[in-house]
Amino acid sequence: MSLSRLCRLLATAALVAAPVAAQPVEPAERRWWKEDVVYQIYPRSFADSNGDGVGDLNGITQKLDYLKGLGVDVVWLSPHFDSPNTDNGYDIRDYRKVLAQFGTMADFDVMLAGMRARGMRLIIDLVVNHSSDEHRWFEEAKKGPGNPYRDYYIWRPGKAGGPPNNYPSFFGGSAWTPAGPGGDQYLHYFAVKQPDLNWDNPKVRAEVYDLMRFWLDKGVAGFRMDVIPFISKDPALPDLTAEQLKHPDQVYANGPRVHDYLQEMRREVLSKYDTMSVGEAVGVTPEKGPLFTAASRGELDMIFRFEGVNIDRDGWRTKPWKLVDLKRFYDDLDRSAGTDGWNTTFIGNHDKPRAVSHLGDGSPASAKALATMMLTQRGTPFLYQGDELGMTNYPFTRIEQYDDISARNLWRDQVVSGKVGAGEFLPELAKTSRDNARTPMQWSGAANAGFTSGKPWLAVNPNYLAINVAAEQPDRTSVLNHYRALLALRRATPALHYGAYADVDPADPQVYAYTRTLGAARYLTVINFSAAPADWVVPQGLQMRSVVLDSAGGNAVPGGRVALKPWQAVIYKL
Ligand code: TEU
Repeated sequence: MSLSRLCRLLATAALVAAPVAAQPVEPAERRWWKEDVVYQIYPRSFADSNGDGVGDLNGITQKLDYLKGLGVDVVWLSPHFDSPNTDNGYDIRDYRKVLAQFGTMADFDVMLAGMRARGMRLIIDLVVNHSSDEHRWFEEAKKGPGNPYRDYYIWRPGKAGGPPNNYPSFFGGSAWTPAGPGGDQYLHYFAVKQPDLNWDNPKVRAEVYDLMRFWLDKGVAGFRMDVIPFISKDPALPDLTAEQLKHPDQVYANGPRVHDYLQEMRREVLSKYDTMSVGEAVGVTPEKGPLFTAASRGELDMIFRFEGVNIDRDGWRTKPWKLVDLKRFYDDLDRSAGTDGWNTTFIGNHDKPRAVSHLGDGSPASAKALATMMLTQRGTPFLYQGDELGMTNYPFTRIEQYDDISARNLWRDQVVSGKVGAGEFLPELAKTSRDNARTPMQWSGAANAGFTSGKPWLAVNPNYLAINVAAEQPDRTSVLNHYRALLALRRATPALHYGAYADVDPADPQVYAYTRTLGAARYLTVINFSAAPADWVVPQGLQMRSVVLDSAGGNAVPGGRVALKPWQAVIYKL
């Protein structure tokens, strides 16, 4: 038999044996940040070392062995810079200074050295679409036209006693506020105290590149970039149309020079260091994602796309969602990365309610199911603090219980204004509020969940007696130990990093099942996305060899069907 005929026969046999195999694709080029797992720390809520009720850097340093034990490779630290904390540090007053509540630069250096000594890397939050209005640049700029810092920000005269255009702010009201002599108004996509920087001014870009070098030279390994697609503005600042007003973020993310600036940032800064960069791609439509992440374009390494975590969201309200839509999102995400780009996978962050409460049903079993999904997708996982414990939403009932500027402004705009009744608003806010993710980390069953010896800045979730690190550590069946097992498996399994992704049953409304294939190594993840048992028919051609990880136990290598307990997740080797 000729060699080519043999090859054809083998190929046909492979097709018959595996009709649902992924198309053979070249695996992506190897990079450390494609193989690592990132853990996000919200420092205010992680660990308080000095009893003032606010988490701090020394608190993080004390917990590094915990992170190492979990299997974390990279820490993403939410803002640790000097700030008046209108938006919990996403309003920076001094980019080169540590927030006094969090500690000193010496504390930062000790924390970073501790991470590096354990083989972990640190990325920090780059918040440069806007600064605080208390930043020295803005203090100068608002003195009036002619000030050397005036053009660090975006100023326009008002129109007919109103704002220069109809841009809304994410935190309610107009995105324009007058300041200083002359009556001109400055642009702020977020709070009044978060003026947008003018990236068209080369001095601003030089300042940003300089502060990036400052932290990279200290040994930081990269950045998570806050609302980075918003940095370029259309200089004409035209009014949004009625259609655009439904999605202002898509206009804000589509400025004429955003890609020029990101390419410049790569040339000037990132390319000179061994970094990872991940952009918070608010407003970036699916088709535009690859423009930010295709390696050949020299912009960012990865972006966060939000359709997954927002699948049940309509502003501050919830809406029903379907598993098939979540599958479609992951499918689209995977396709858009191709071989030249790379994805992130995440189920929560400091802006979202707790994953287990809105994508799961609050149970530990559903926390494990979501973890299994996040950690077996093709993309770098970003795990949010406390999710590894199955931490849940807080039982909010009153507006006074919230700290977040977004919640307080929504209350003003929706309820105080008379648009919506408190009885309709509060139950929805309790499900969607960002404060759900910001309650203190639950370390133990001690007072305040072991987070602080003082009064915590935001209330501890009353379920801390059951859900905490100390209780879960010795429990082999805990959410924490499931995460630990998943991180170890991922680390040891190249197919889970680079293997091609294929959904093997996209239409099933209850079970999410997909393969990851790298050469001869093939894995199948099967997840029951519901609180009812599932009986899943294994598609033709998938031959399970062994169970690699089982969130609920008791699942032997099946024949033609898999019986799944509520929220059970199983990873098989094929
Ligand atoms: O978030 C950007 C953003 O638009 C959303 O996450 C938004 O805050 C949320 O959906 C509103 O409900 C980033 C930061 O992650 C966030 O914490 C900051 O408040 C915001 O930018 C401004 O810096």
